[in-house]
Amino acid sequence: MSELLPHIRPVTYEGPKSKNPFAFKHYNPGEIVEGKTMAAHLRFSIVYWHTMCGQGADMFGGPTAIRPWDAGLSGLDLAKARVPAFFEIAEKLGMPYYAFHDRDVAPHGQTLRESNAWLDTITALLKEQQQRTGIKLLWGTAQLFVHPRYMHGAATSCNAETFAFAAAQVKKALEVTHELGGEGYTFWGGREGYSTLWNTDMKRELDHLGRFLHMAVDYAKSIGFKGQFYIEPKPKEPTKHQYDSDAAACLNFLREYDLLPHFKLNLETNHATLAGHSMQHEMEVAGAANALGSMDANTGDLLLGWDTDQFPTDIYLTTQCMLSTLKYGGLTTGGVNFDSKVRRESIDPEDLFHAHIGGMDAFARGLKIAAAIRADGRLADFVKNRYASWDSGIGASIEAGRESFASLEKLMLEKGEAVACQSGRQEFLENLINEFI
Ligand code: XUL
Ligand code: CO
Repeated sequence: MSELLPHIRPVTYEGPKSKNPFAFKHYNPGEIVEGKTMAAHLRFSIVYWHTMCGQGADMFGGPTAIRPWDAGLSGLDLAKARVPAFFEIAEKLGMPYYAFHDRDVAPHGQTLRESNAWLDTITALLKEQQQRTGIKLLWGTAQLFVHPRYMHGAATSCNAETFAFAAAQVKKALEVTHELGGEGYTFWGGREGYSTLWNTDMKRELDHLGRFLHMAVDYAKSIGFKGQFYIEPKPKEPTKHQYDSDAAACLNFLREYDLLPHFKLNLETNHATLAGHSMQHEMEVAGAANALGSMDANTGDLLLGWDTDQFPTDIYLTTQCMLSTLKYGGLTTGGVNFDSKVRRESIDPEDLFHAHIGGMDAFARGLKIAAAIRADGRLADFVKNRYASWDSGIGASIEAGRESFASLEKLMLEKGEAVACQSGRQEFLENLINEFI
């Protein structure tokens, strides 16, 4: 295979003292942390959509970054040219995984039949590259938000034939994901929400979404696809309100429609920000429900109110992500998937490398810091001691279900007042965390 970027060599670990911008300073794939390699903890993944299809266009201006492998091509020819370029970048970055939407890798055809045929053509090329490089598919998904037929939503559309088309598209995307050995399948409901409640029957739309996801689960079973299903919460953009607005809303929906056994959450940092939460909050909500599945790693800009999908560089953020990940047993089917894009002004292929190297190093540091905080034990001890009143006496009795309002009233009438509360020591803990950053 002829190299498209021969001047960029495979990125390797050179350690924190290196000044080489094309080297990892912290991500050392084989290094053991808490008994596992960094590579196994982090399960990094690169996305097809931003890396290959993002050209810097925004609402105010067109593309700024025309890649050398894209020049002069369109349609299926363009789609074919992008596959080897993508795998060259992924391989040079040492990415073990990737993720894609059906319509990023292959174009929209005039008919479903044509779209499916084009997707088959590209799937064969993806498979060849997977076999050549050993890079695996983290998850696949269907793009159910760009085409005008999805203007009112896909599974939640008011138009039953749109629902049918979306079902056909997801059926095919599941087949392709299965064919490529995908370890998961994600639903991000881009337009599964509303623009105004004046025209919306919310209950009916939610029932349809529940039915749609059950059909997906049933179909996956029928073809032997055993990958993990994910829902990716996001509160808005492009809709004013998306039904899968945050981790808690997704869990409630999944429980209500008996889908929780089949789904975990794929949490995205910038989506948490848009929902008015921290990523740590979202990870704790999912983890507590045993539904922490995967991460779309990126970050927003706190001064901008939209989904900027920037590469993660904040060590506090990655430390928090990895603390929660380790706490809930680590990533098993999921990964740290860079759903991130370079800025419109970062127009060179080199920028794709700087961006991913920075994100991978930031997560590697987060992992090492989280492991050090856990090994130190003071944070965990503090939290444990904070709840010590629940470990014996009346606390243990309440937790065991042996008490009632009447018994607790009797106790407090006897005592007259509860024991004094202890300090939450927030500032002490913030300083403690800073010892490790
Ligand atoms: C959109 C987003 C999507 C999903 C996959 O904000 O994050 O790219 O990750 O559809
Ligand atoms: Co995402």
